[in-house]
Amino acid sequence: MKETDNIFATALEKVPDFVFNEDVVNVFPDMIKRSVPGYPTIVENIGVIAAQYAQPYSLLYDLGCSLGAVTQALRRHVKQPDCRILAIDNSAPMVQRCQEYLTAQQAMYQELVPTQVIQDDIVTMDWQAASVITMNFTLQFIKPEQRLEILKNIYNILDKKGALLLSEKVRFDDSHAQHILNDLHLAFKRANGYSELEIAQKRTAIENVMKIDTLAIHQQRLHDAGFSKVTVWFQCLNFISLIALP
Ligand code: GEK
Repeated sequence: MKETDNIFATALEKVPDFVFNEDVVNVFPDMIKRSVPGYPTIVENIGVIAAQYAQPYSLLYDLGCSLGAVTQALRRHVKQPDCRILAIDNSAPMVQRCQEYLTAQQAMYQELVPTQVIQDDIVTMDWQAASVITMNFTLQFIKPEQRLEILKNIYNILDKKGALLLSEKVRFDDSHAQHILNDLHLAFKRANGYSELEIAQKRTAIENVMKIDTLAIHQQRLHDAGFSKVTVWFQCLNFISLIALP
């Protein structure tokens, strides 16, 4: 059952660092839709874009899959023969619920791309050759000093005709842009029913675990990892989605 996110609705004496635990899993679909502007559009179109880059007989990774929203879009859109998907997340409750959702999807659709959900850490996991890799709001939860190494690993295993699809919340060096887009994001959250208390406590919970970069930093890091072309295909307020090509 999908529940409403009220995790930060009552005042906490001390706000702990945010973790992807059972409580978050229970409200996650509601939380991400009310917090990330453009999320449903991004998810659906990642499926469409991935279908353009997926190669026959290849692997697709969904890294930081959470409950498998992107995995489900990949499974429906990718039509190349003999593809398979590995959906990876390091949160045990996420992986368990993701598996349940994917089983339910299988009962509703035919000819979905076969998928395995695995609990693993993208910082330390073993990599296999792949044609599409999606990281939908996952890199931002990795320590900044570990991000380049992950992107290098991705570049090294990525098919030359494949793509990395990367979505992130970003900040802006330009103080006017930072101010206006951050304020508009807060307005988006208020419009979706979050109170000032919820917004403030969530910010405290997340500030140590989610360090966001500018678009320029992402572009430079992707180039440093080896990617030759980096294109923004979507932006809504301070949330962007990129296609990175080898
Ligand atoms: C979606 N992509 O619905 N290794 C593996 N997974 C990790 C790691 C790690 N080191 N660190 C964090 N995660 C999804 C949304 S949520 C984004 C992705 C958000 C996982 C973490 O457990 C969580 O499930 C996910 O990355 C980030 O399109 O909540 O804003």
